[in-house]
Formats: sequence, structure tokens, C-alpha cells
Amino acid sequence: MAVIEVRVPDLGSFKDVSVVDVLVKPGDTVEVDTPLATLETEKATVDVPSSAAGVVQAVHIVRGGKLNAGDLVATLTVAVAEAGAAMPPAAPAPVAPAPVARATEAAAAPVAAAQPDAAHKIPGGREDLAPIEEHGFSRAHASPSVRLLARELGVDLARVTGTGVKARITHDDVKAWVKRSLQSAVPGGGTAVGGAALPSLPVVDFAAFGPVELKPLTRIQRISGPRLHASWVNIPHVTQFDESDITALEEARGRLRQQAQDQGIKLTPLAFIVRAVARALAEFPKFAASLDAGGQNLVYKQYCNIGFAADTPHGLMVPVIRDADRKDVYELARSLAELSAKARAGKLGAADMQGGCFTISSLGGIGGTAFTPIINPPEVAILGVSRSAMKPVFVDGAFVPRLMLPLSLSYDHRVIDGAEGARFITFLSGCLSDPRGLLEAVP
Ligand code: CAO
Repeated sequence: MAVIEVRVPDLGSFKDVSVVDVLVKPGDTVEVDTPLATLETEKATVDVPSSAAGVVQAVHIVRGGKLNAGDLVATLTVAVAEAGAAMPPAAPAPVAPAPVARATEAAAAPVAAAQPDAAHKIPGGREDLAPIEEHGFSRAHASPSVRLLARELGVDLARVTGTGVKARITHDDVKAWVKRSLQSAVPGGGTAVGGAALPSLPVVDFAAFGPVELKPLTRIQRISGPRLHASWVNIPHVTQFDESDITALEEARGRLRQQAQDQGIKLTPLAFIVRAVARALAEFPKFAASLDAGGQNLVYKQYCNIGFAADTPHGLMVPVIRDADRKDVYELARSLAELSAKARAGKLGAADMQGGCFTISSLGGIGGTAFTPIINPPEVAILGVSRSAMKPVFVDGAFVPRLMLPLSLSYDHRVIDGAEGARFITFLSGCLSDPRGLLEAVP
């Protein structure tokens, strides 16, 4: 075994170059060309590749530090043959192979200009790959040679998941991406590989049009955003609409409201809706089921926990009412009030938001006539409720004023057929039209 040094290669006229990433640590095994660090000049980023295969003995740089050509980056323990190949005897310490510049935003323009076409050609004749988005491409974690390969094949590195050290994108990752892309080719163009080939949205410089202010998303938005996105792109949503005649329900609620208030309970329409949903789920248990991890079986649950979306100052939260089927409307109203107060105070624990079978998103207190709620995975359906309104309804040969409640049921079409969706919402609508069933004692 021998110890060799890897130093910063010739950087041309650049001095005091920043270390933006240290990619290895002592004990890591590296191959020839494995990137050890990424440096950033004013014009481009460059990788410092390993000059030999071996094990990292020590790293001599830190992220954020400044380096110049010839500075020591790392020492490697290598097999003697490797050492000989990498560092001829009596030669100065080996210098990493000449770096290939990675285009940064500033340096990317010529590349983009050289490829004005939106479509990139890849072997096999497919020309419908999405265009390379230069900003994302330049920030991707990949070595110069991988970047070159990606350019040749028209692969946008921003879309490729790296499997190398620290999720670095390897040559094989790029090739595998192209292979998947070809396999998923669908007539008429477009790609559909696990979301990997989704076209990206344009990056806009808003400041070019006037003054702007940057405000970070809330913590909850940062957590819920990717989950909503995953649901939207992974689940084939269908939304079924209906209107339920809740005239009798509102009359009953009006009669009971004062009595409930005396017990400190605010009896809103939502408590009746949760009760009706619990009944509908007992009738149609598939709407409370979930796909198992392999996507080949449905998991039917012997419990009925119903979540509801709560609008809080911190963002959207979904507390879960446990055993909603065993609670009457008063108990449900109490649970709704307690959980939403907890949500607004930012005091919900993880357990308060877990184990839901079905979610209700009620915007009825705010307004709107209908919306398409996004399923809350691993659930397979969600009910959206909008504001009730008096409408003329044709009954027994005449128009009569009835209070109509708009319902929007989104369901996972992999699990639920359209006919089942229509049956579920019709049943639910019927339950809400007849408050007697909702006021019965719970079993
Ligand atoms: N039609 C007409 N009026 C309705 C109604 C409906 N569908 N639903 C509620 N209302 C009325 C209530 O009766 C109440 O009226 P009063 O104050 O006169 O009694 C008023 O609207 C406000 O109700 P509320 O909001 O206090 O209570 P709620 O039980 O209806 O809802 C909660 C509780 C937590 C669901 C709700 O406050 C909330 O946060 N809603 C937003 C949910 C949301 O953001 N969904 C979108 C998720 S996707 O981004």
C-alpha cells in the first residue's frame, strides 16, 4: 500500500476559489475520477476528481474554504500498482486530471444557444424529451464526464436521481434514465416514468418586471407541499359532484343548536357531515381502505377514523377524529372544536394526525360552490364540502326553495370505479337529506 496526495489542478487565472462541496470523508472508497470536491469560480464550478482508486485517508479541505492550484485536497491509501500508475516515482505529487467546467447560470447561455431546439435527440430516434433546464442542470450533483454524457444524450440532469456517493449522479444513472425513457415511450410522445420525466416549469426572473419581496413558505407548507404534489401526480383523481338537500337537516340543527350551546358545544353542519360520512363508509368500506405497499391488495380497516382539513395560521393541518362511527353529532361537534382549537394553537401531536381512513375538507364556512379536493394518501377518497345555498328545486310540479349543500368527492380511480363513486355520493347525499338517521343514537 502507498499513500498519495490529490491536489487542486491548474485553475487557469482563478485564485482563491471557494469549496462548495466536500464529497468524500476518511474511509470512503474511491475510483479513478470519483469527484472528491466541487470548487466554484466566478464563471463555473469544477470537480476535483481522484487521480487513483483507493481509500480516502484524510481530507484536507473544508466546505466554504478557499483554494488555489496545487493545494492539497486529500490523501489516499492506494495499492502499490495503483500508486505507481497514478504517481510516477520522483514525480511531483499527482495532480488531478484537468477539470471540466460545469456551466453555471452565467456560463450556460452559450450552451443553451447552441441547442435552440426544445427537443433533444437521443439514440433510438425519440426526440420528445423535455428540454434541458439549464439552471437545474448546472446545480445537479454530477461529475464533468457525466455532464458531458448527459449533454450528448439530451438528458436533463435535474430530473435524474443519483445513486452514487452522496446521491451523486453516475454514468449508469444517466444511461438508466435514457433506457427508462425509451421503454416508457407512448404513442404520440410524452414520457411517464414514475414522474421522472415530468416537464419542468419555467424559471422566471420576477424582478425583471418590478420590485419583488421573497417570503419563505411556512414549515407546514414545506412539509405538505411535496405530499400534495406526490398525491396529485401519483393518483389518478376523479371528482364526482352532487348537491344534497339539507333543508330538513338545517331545521333540525336550528332546533338543537341552543341546547348544544348550553352544553358548550357549537353544532355546525360539519358534525352532521362527519356522521353521514361515517355511515357511508360503513356501507362502502372500500372508501376507507388503502392500497398496500405493493399496490396489489386493498387494506380494509376495522376502524373508522375521519380526518378533517383545518385552516390554521401555520397552514393546512388534518387532525383525525378517532372512532368517528361511535360518536353522535354532539360528540363529533366537540371533537371538531377541540381538534381545530388544538390545530390553530399549533399544539397537535403526530398521533392527532395519524391513522385517518378518509378526509373531509369543508370550505362551507368560507364560500364557493365546488372544488376538487386532493386525496390525502394513503387514503383513497376525500370529500369536499362547499357553502350551502337556497336554490329553486323542482318538486311535485313546482319550484320550491330548498337549501342545497354542494359536495365534491375525489377518489382514486385505481381503486374506485365511477359507478361506485356515484353510489357513494348518492348514499351520502341521501343521509344528509334525512336528519333522523343522523340523530339516532350511535350503535
Ligand atoms: N354551508 C353554509 N354554512 C356553513 C357551512 C356550509 N357548508 N359549513 C359551516 N358553515 C357555517 C357554520 O354554521 C358557521 O356559522 P355560524 O358561525 O353562523 O354558526 C360558520 O360557517 C363557520 O363555521 P366554522 O368554520 O366555525 O366551523 P366548521 O365546523 O364548519 O369548520 C373547520 C371547522 C376547522 C373545518 C373550519 O374552521 C376550517 O378550518 N375550514 C377550512 C378547511 C380548509 O382549509 N380546507 C381546504 C383544504 S385544501 O387547502
